[in-house]
Amino acid sequence: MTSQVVHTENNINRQQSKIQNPKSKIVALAGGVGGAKLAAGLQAVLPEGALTIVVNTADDFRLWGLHISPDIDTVMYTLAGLANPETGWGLAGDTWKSLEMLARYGRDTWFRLGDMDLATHILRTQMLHEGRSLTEATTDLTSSLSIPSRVLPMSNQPVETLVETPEGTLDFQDYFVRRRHADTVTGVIFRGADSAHPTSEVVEAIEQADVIVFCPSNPIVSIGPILSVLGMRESLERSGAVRVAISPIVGGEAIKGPAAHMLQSLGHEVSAVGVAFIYKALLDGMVIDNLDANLAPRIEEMGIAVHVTDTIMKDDESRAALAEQTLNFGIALGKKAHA
Ligand code: FO1
Repeated sequence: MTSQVVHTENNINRQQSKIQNPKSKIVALAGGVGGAKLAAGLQAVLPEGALTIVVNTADDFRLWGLHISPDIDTVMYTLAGLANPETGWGLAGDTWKSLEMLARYGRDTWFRLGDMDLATHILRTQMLHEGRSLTEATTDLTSSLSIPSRVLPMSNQPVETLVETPEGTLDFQDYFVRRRHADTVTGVIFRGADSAHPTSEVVEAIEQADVIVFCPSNPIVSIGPILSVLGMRESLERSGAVRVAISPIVGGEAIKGPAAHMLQSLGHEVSAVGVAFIYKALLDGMVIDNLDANLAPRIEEMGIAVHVTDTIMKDDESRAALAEQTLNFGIALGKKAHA
């Protein structure tokens, strides 16, 4: 792969595009750090305005009276070239003075909000208090950061992931951050999903898409909540777009986070085949890692085309390379369907 990374003033990476049809409209479904990395790769190889990212908001919660949207912020900071490269979440170069002061007041600071990151939560909360929707607040923030893609929350209505464990039912951030996703997961609930709807912006983006990419995010708690919103599956099924997923499981392990442990405890096969089985009816194609090439026939048996490549995103070049491979695979599948 010989893509050349171009560093612009605001640190957003753009590449010499080798996408077979650069006019394509692309929608990516994403949540968390893996999703954000692929979204950045897609943004780097697509023309401005071609990419819409539909983001999981079921991790959202309130802290210190503020509305925190961790996955929106992870995607937003990554696309703006501002993300902390060590954690994948939060802002590069952030400091922790506010948190230290909260600790001095004797408060529990298990969820680490940086000083600069706080500005995002303060603004979002203020905009929501003024009656603006989460979509409007997100567009305000992403425009201010000059992000050349559209970032859309999956819904303007609240959906909340609850994790069932032998210790009881836990709020998502309690399970994920405070308890370091160490508990065995026996079930997952998306509270509010049956009365939440995808926004009109999300439905329209899906309708107009040529390729829909399921990012290599956790299929249960990142992509799962997006699919659980009332009418989202139907919208994806109705779309004439080619739908392609990238497996977040490589060689039987999750690239990051608790996906492998979660798949296992919920009775799924911990492999790209297990992930394909979860999405099955929604997929035309799946991108799997070279390490898992031997799994291709089992996925193809489900009626899903397979593309095998290197899926580990260790730097900007490999994010862009995976994005390019995925898009060209999807575009080729679309051409075949229309031939
Ligand atoms: N993840 C952590 O593991 N520890 C944290 O203290 C933490 C703080 C945090 C603050 C803002 C933000 O936007 C995200 C943050 N995350 C933190 C990440 C996060 O909550 C999870 O990665 C996602 O919810 C799962 O996708």
